[in-house]
Amino acid sequence: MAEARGAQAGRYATVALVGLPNSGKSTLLNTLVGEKLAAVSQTPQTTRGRITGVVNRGPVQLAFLDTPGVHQARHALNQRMLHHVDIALAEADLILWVVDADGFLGPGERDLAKRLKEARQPVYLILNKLDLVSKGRLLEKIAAYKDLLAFREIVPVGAKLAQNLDPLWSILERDAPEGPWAFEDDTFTDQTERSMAAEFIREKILRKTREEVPHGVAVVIRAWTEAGEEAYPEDGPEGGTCIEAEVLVERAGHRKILLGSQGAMISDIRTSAQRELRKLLQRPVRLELRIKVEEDWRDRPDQLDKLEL
Ligand SMILES: Nc1nc2c(ncn2[C@@H]2O[C@H](COP(=O)(O)OP(=O)(O)OP(=O)(O)O)[C@@H](O)[C@H]2O)c(=O)[nH]1
Ligand SMILES: [Mg+2]
Repeated sequence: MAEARGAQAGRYATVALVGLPNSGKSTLLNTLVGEKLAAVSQTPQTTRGRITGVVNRGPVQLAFLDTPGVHQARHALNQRMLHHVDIALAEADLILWVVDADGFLGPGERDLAKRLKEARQPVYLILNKLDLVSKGRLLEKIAAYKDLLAFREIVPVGAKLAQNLDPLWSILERDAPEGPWAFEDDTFTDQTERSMAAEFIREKILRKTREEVPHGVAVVIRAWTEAGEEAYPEDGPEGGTCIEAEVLVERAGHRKILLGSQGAMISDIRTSAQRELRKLLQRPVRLELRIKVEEDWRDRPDQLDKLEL
């Protein structure tokens, strides 16, 4: 990695975003970075891997690590997801524990608190979804959480509407340790266009399907061609990108649900994913989706390896 601007006098922190599923970690990542990097949905366990988003603020570089929500591991896939949390916690200089301020303090939170108590790094309690709670309820929340562990700071934020982020920025800038930046000053993520494309397709599926279907879905990019390349389809959009993706499901029944009546569901997913990819890539995109049944892929290490999960 080349030495980045400000390396001498600069400060740098790896900041882990951890918490229970659905607390808004990925939304916060996207808002802090100002770019959509991570998939967001109402379905718990949306995020499966570690996603880095980099922000430079004056002399300070902050690399945020979004992680999968901490939950009970029922499949081999979930164990791998939780491994990403362990790595992020080990790598982090600062730890943001993101909590849904509208939720309740349950056993999942208590277990995570126990774990974070062991951490050598400072832990910050981020009470997210400010827009959903009254001031009184927020104070109750703070009172309920504050003795769980010795938080360095407690900051209420609204990730979705970018509320109250200034205090958070000030704290992070203040507490980032001195040291060289880890990323070039024009880098904002470690994700490739291909992996973001696969995530955004999966996000559309998560948003449109329910229960077991979304958890058993994986998206693989099978072909990606740019205008001008030999393999580019003749009827592909001018100056654009043609993407073929495979959607893996665990059961024939799930395939049926995903297809919808007369293919209406998959067609809807394809259209909205294509629109999102056009935004991401800033050029015309043609997306094709194929659904493939791969029985129990979530429990098969060979499949998980292939999917790079
Ligand atoms: N009202 C409100 N909703 C929010 C806020 N932040 C996130 N959400 C919503 O909460 C849901 C979960 O958000 P995500 O960012 O996917 O949560 P996550 O913690 O990354 O979830 P996992 O990846 O499953 O662990 C989505 O429906 C978001 O739109 C907020 O500040 N206010
Ligand atoms: Mg997430």
